[in-house]
Amino acid sequence: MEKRSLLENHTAGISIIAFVIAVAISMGYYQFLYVPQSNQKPVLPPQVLNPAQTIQVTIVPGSSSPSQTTNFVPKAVQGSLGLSSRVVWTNTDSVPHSVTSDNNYKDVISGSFNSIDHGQGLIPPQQKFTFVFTSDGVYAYHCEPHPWMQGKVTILKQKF
Ligand SMILES: [Cu+2]
Repeated sequence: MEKRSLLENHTAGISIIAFVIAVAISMGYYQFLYVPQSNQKPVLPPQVLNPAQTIQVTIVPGSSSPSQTTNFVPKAVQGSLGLSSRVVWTNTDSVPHSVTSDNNYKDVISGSFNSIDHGQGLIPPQQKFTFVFTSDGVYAYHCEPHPWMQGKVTILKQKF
């Protein structure tokens, strides 16, 4: 009887050790291989990361009024990737606004195309929001508190 339980204990002990080793290996894999690889950002040309030119968009006074037709001015802008793919929105209105992607677009480098996700909440009066687009495309956006405020950024493809 005693002998048998000793054998059972022994088997249980080996199972526990095997389990601990398996957990350690999978944690090591996750921490040192999986996470660093999935966090790796693509290598992009320097001009894509830091384009020479900036496109300016103004959020004009009175933008929070649904009856006012002008809010993001100009409403649609176009830039070239790696040349003029940085956009700066300046809020010249007296109330806060946002620049929020219509489809939750996330840029691989610049992150969420939503001014709310970049630390300051809504863009306060007289403040700016800057976003660098690192891939070509059409990016529709709106203002979160005033969804009738709508704009569009088109970034054209460039060869490098
Ligand atoms: Cu607004």
